[in-house]
Amino acid sequence: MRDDPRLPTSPRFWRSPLRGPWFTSVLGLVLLVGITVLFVTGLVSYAAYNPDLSPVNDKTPDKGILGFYLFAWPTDPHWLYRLTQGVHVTLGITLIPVLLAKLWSVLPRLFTLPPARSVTHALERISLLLLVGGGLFEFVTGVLNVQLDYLFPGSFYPLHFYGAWVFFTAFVAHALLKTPTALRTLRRRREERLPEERSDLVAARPAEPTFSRRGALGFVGGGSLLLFLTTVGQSFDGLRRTALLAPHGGADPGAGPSGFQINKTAAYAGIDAAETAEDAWRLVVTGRTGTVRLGRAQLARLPLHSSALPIACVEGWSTSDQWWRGVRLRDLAALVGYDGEPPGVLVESLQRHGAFRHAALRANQVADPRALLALYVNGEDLSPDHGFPARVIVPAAPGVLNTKWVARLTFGEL
Ligand SMILES: Nc1nc2c(c(=O)[nH]1)N[C@H]1C(S)=C(S)[C@@H](COP(=O)(O)O)O[C@H]1N2
Ligand SMILES: [Mo]
Repeated sequence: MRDDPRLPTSPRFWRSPLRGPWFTSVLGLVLLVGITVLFVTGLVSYAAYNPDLSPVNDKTPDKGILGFYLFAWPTDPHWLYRLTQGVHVTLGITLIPVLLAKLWSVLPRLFTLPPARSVTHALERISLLLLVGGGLFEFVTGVLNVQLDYLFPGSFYPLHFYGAWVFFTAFVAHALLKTPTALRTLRRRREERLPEERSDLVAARPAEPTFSRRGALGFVGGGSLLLFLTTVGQSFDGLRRTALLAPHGGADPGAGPSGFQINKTAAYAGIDAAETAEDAWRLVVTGRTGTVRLGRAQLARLPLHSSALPIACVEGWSTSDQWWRGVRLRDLAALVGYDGEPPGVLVESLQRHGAFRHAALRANQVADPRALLALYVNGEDLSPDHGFPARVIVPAAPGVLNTKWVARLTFGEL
């Protein structure tokens, strides 16, 4: 059965003349760099949520020691999350053709018999299962979350986070084993122009080539380029229309001062115009010295400040800097007894359901003079969809921490 060329377990079944160590090595080295960047930007994205600050931010409460690296997310530079998450999502999408081509290039090995020649061989194949399974899982969950958000209600973060650790562990083992070979393959080819090393990747009974290996690589690169060009616009205002693969649907923000991307609309969040009306809405601020209630007109009479800050969503899209105007979070903290260094704050929305109706901010985020409870954007009242009567906006933070339709701020130990 091993040698029956009609079965994939036979080396003679695989006939593409494109397979070979050079093709696999080039793709492997691209992934070595790319996946490392994805892993780092992914861990950083999780840290940006301040998960160790409060259970309301923590999307993977059972992370245990996997959260060892968490750190206090800074507020500088103000476009930090815009960059890290834009890179994470755009690069992840761009690498899909490379990942698929790499898997295709080593596909015959999936079928080799006997399944294990030795204990080491068995271990190696199990690690490959984690590598391939983990890799596909990460790319699929990532794309699904961006494209069809809330397909996994609430569970995307733990799935993608734990999956990343499984995948990356197998990836590191694989990279340690294979990178030297890959580099050697490329060096041999460049310096000595030797024919390819003998390798089980090369077809034993190759079919007539219709395509060179270089051509195949160009084809993969072209696919990546196409995905890149139809995604990257999600991070740049002028290019947004080119972002054919970025998340769509939802409300059309239209033109004018509020004409920038909307994540969840007021209607979606169940915000009723009656509860945001001037005579109905009160901001409730609680702290060391008690509670104060402020209507929107009272807030507007407090010292107002402007900050130019973007919205940068976990889905990878972001806006350019918008001009927000409102009351500094640290001034609100001062109203309830924190005159010096302000503490963190729990922000709660009028919204009654959904994971994003509340968020906790760190002391450094509250203290930053650019962090506002915004009442206006780009010179006008906030639109209902951007969070009227008031929303939080914090430099460098993921969009999810910029709570809309704020009802309550509770300063203190979280
Ligand atoms: N109350 C509430 N605030 C929220 C959200 C939400 O669903 N509910 N979504 C958050 C997310 S995920 C993002 S990216 C930003 C988007 O803000 P925008 O719609 O004004 O662009 O709002 C954040 N604030
Ligand atoms: Mo978001």
